[in-house]
Amino acid sequence: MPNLNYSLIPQPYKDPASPARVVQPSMRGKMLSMNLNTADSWKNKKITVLAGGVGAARFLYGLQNIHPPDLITTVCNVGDDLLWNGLHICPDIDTLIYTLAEVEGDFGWGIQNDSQHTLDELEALGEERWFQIGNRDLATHLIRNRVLQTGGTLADATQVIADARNIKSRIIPATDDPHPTFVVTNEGRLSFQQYFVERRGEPQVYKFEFPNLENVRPAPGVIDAIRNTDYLFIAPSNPFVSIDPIIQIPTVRDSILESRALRVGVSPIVGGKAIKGPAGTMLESLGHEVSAYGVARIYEELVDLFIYDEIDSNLTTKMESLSINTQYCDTMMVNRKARTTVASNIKQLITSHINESA
Ligand code: FO1
Repeated sequence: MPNLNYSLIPQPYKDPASPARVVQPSMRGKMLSMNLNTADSWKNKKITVLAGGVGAARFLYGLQNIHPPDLITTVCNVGDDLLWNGLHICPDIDTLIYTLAEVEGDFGWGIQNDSQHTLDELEALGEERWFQIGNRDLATHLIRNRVLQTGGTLADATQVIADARNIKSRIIPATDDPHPTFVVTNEGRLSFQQYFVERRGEPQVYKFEFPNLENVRPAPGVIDAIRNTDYLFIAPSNPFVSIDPIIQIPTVRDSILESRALRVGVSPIVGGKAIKGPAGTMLESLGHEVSAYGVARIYEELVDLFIYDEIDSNLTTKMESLSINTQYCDTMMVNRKARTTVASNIKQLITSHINESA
């Protein structure tokens, strides 16, 4: 398994829970300074999205259909990156790019109609095949590796791959530095992909570790994209292994708290279950309520508005006990058309929120 983790990171382990967190006073009410006309509240506005993989990609796809892509920047998690046979794989970045390019695989990751000849051959040569890299997908990793090996950064490589797929919005990795997420479980300390793919998310989760955190810097453009935007979304992604690895990067949390944007969180939990992935079991293992309310509580300090699915309208009373505005609508992105509908629903809720704050 030596190819499949970040064992090369030289830095010593550091408990991510130990550094004191500086919590800035909330900047609620700052929306009053925005243009409150309904149409103008979106025209020419900049949008930044903090994103994980599949849920974020679908959300972004819809957003791009209702807002000019050149005004949208996505800051993407890299905590689940891995080295696979020497190639740097970025599952969340690739999922965003493939989804926007409409070539994503049936499960939301990888490329549709891919083949597995390389995996077959590797297996015949005695290698493991639990992490499945398809042959078409491999082309992306070869390009990324070439850029990295010729002196480019991860952000450079991302730009090259996104341009090649004609992606019009900007996608930047949260950091160019190695920033792996480890999962401490009843089976020991596992890299994210060992936990999620090899062990199918079955081990009981005790905590997450970001062992290289003190050496991680935001990629160029990340802080500016968070501070100087009109709308800052936390996409419907896993709060622990997609969003937290971004927020924990030094200076990122403060830049969110100080941002001039209206900050909007979208729930990845609908009807008490994660739409995709292990967010539900993680919430439970870590003692949070497995509901949109449980997620809203986690984001309470970071967002002004939290949006959840209409199926959870029974949570309204609890939601109203929070210090943030919460609203519900249909957030189910069941097909490509629905992604656009969901983006429109969310846009409408935000516009109402702005008008009500006036
Ligand atoms: N997920 C799986 O469940 N099994 C796989 O074999 C697998 C391979 C894979 C290859 C490339 C890629 O970009 C993503 C891949 N994923 C796979 C998805 C990935 O592990 C997770 O969905 C994300 O890391 C979580 O956001």
